[in-house]
This record gives sequence, C-alpha cells and structure tokens, in this order.
Amino acid sequence: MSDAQKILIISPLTPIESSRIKDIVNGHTMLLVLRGFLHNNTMRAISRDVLNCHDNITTSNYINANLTTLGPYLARYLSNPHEYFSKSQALESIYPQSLIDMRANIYETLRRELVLNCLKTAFEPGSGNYSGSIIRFHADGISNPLHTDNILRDGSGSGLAVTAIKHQLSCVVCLQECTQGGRLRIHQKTWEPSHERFKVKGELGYREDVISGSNACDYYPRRGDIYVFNPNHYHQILAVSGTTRITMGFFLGIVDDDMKKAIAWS
Ligand SMILES: O=C(O)CCC(=O)C(=O)O
Repeated sequence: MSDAQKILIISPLTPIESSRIKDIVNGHTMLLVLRGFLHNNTMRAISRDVLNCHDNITTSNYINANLTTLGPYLARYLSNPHEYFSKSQALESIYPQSLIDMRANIYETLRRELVLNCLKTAFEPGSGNYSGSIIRFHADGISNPLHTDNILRDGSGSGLAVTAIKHQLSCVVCLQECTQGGRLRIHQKTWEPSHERFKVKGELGYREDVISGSNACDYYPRRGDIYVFNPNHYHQILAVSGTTRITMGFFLGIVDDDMKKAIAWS
C-alpha cells in the first residue's frame, strides 16, 4: 500500500461519508487529513498568541526525548490525577480567546465530518473538566520517539471516566509547519501487551525493534491541517528542521458502539 492509499485527504467540498470514523479506528484509513477547513491568518494569530503564554510553557525531560507543551497531558499525571485536573482548569482560564474559539470550531468540524451526534470535553465526576487540548512545540532538531497512546492500557485501574471509552483517536491541528522534517510516521502495527518488553525504563515510547518489518506512511503536516489517526498504531515524529513545528492536539474517546458520541481530552 502506498502512502497515498493510506492517507485520505478531504476538503470542505468532499461529500461526507459515515464510514470515516470506523475506517480510522480499524486502520483502513491510517490518517485522515482535513485540509482547507481553517484559515492561514487565524493559524498565524493563534501561534503568536500561544507563544505569548511563555510563562506556562513547560518541558518534560525523558532520557530519549523532551516534550515542550502548553497544557497538561493526562499520561504524565496518572499517578496524581488531582494535579492534572487542577492544572487543566487553571490553564483553561489563561488560554487566549483565539485558541478557545478555534478549538470550539475544530470540535464542531470534527463532529460534522466524522458524523458524530456529540463531541464535548471529557468530564470527571468530582474533579471537573479534563484539559480540552494541549499545544506541542517541536523546535529545530527535536523528534518524538516511537510510541502508542492507549488510555485503556495507561489508565487501567485508575477508575477515570476516560478509561470507559470503546476506542481512542488522536486529533492534531497544525498551527505552524516546520521548514523541513517533522513528519509524522505511522506504522501499520498496533500495540499488544507482549510489546511491553520493548520498553526501556525512563525512556518515552518503545524500542524500534517492535515495528521491524511493518509498513509505515509518512505525512508532513501543513499549517491549517487537522488530522486524525488511531494512536494505538505505533507512531513517531521525525526530527524537525528550521522553524518550530507548533500543533494543538487532543484525544477523542468514542463512548458508544455506534460510534456516534465522543469525548475529548489531552
Ligand atoms: O504531532 C503529531 O503529528 C502527532 C502527535 C502525537 O504523537 C499524537 O497525537 O499522539
């Protein structure tokens, strides 16, 4: 299968197909790209506004990676969800209005294009709203190691509402493209429990031998692209070159068998 066959690019004029979401879940479509739904000038303004939040941009350091972000990601706080919820709610109140408006627009676009009846930020009884998105900064030379995102695996035993979902998708919006590199590589291989032997303590993700022999597709995000994939497929971001790659991301959790209702969190 060539990259073109695995990556489906749609525009606002493409007829809506109700099978889209199922095709991403089962890997028939490795990556769905919504192109032409957002304006370049809006993306430029939001990139400027998020960089103005520099006091709240933090870097998490791992042996093999550094993640620079604005906003919390649940996977980092699974041992202390209380801290996650207090950070999420504090940050929501300082985000620029341009970001909040764009996110609402993107949720609605995804709801319509994925033929969902409802898509809203996840809510935890007793703790409140989850973080509705995260901004990620990949500066020159930065890459992200091979990993999968799977809240059923990572949050198992936590009792968190997001661990009751049926399927997880990852949604990313490109606010600023990098000059070169920065490709998202998605492998045609999904995580299974036996792969835990490919993890190295203190490192982010999995050793490359886990995907040996599997096919992959590469995609270079352009400013304004919204893209969706199944994050239980191994994926990685190749080293960025030049301008910082800035993206907004969140997960979609599909909560029903008919794939009509989804919750979002980061
Ligand atoms: O920024 C990207 O292209 C992908 C980010 C990622 O690793 C994820 O959404 O799980």
